[in-house]
Amino acid sequence: MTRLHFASALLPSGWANDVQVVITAGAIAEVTPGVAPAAGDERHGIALPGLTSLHSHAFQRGMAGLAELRGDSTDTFWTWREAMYRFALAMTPDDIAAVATLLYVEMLEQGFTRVGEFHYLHHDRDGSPYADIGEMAARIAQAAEASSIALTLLPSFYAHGSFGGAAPHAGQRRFICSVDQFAALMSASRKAISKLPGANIGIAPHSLRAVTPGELAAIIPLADDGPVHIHAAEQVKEVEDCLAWSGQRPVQWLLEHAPIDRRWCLIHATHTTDEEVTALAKTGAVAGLCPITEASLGDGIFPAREFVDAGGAFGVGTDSNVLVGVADELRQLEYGQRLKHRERNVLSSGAGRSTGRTLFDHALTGGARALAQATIGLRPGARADIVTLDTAHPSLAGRLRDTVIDGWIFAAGNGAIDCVWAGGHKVVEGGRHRLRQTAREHFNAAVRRLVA
Ligand code: NGQ
Ligand code: ZN
Repeated sequence: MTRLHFASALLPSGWANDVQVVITAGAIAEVTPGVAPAAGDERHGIALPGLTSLHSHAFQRGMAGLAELRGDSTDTFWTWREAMYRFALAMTPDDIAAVATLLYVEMLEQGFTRVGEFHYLHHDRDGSPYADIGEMAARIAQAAEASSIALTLLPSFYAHGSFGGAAPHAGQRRFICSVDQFAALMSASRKAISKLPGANIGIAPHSLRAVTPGELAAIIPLADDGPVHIHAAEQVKEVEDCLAWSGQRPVQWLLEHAPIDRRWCLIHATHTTDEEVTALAKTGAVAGLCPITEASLGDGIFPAREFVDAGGAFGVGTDSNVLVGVADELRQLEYGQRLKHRERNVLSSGAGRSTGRTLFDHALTGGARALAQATIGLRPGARADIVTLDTAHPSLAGRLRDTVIDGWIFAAGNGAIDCVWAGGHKVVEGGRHRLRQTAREHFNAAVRRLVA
């Protein structure tokens, strides 16, 4: 049993002072506001629930910053993708474990306590399945276990190079499965996470570019009750190709042909019309926004204001993991909206309401829905995923309640997080994960080899 005491904490009912939290077996057992610290309580200042990175491709952390060199033609998402494929083709299972472990360590240090790993680098370098088809999934699980981040594994089904069942190209060979292989991969993935505390599983049809309607229908039952994630409408070219194939836009096609509901998460949904925004919001599906990656890749800006006004749920993901942080994603999301609308505090929930708090609440509840977590936040029964902020940080000086969150997101940079508990384990202290040093060494050795 661990007993923590916080001078202030963000509870499901709002901010409370003098909060005692009792943790047993990795979960929050009791939350008691308004009590003085007892002997033996570990005392901290400001506590928040950990957030979710609902969309990650862990291996891409290894190439962060390596695709910032202009090529011969105009650089786009599609030229970045070629560079990403080249990097993916070189990685071994040991590389994946090393890169994913450091990534998850960094996520925890920056306030993410659960990750949705949209995992599609399944096979060996020549495209043939490993002796255990779940080899790479097991390496992701190994990284989650080492770091203590909670894992929602989303094995991705990938079969085609473009709309209408086009053949995949050589650079995609490590991703490709038949429906039968994917069923085997799902069983192996379930096994890989079976002993991992806090883990669950869903499925991820990669995109309408990579999956035919028949395949989509065939794989959805493999999710059982788990979440279903799909990339949609990230790039204008993707929308045009979808229109040429079906006469419909990607989000429109999904709304009409797939059983979109609260179990679903549409990643990006960047290029979405007013009608699609309204209809998508009504389904209860989560928009999986990845603001830093969407900026990095030149995707465009999601109509977040309209989507939220229509009652839509969203969460955030670190996606390409070029930069990893709760505050960074939420700030980029709001700043994109400010640049688009030429206003301030666009995503605040109303007059006098904190923008940071609004963003935080959306990311907490939307992230939980997208990764099928029924009980979240600082309440009994939830996994003990807790983040404390450094009250001595200059950007938090004199701040109380919601202005603490605003100070963290908009002003503090990366030094604001003090401690993080993941599944009841205190893994980050003084801003450093206990595995930081070894995880960096393994990551650096792997990446030095990969870029040599
Ligand atoms: C991915 N990433 O699956 O890693 C994709 C690129 C694709 C983003 N969309 C590949 N950000 O969409 O075809
Ligand atoms: Zn993605």
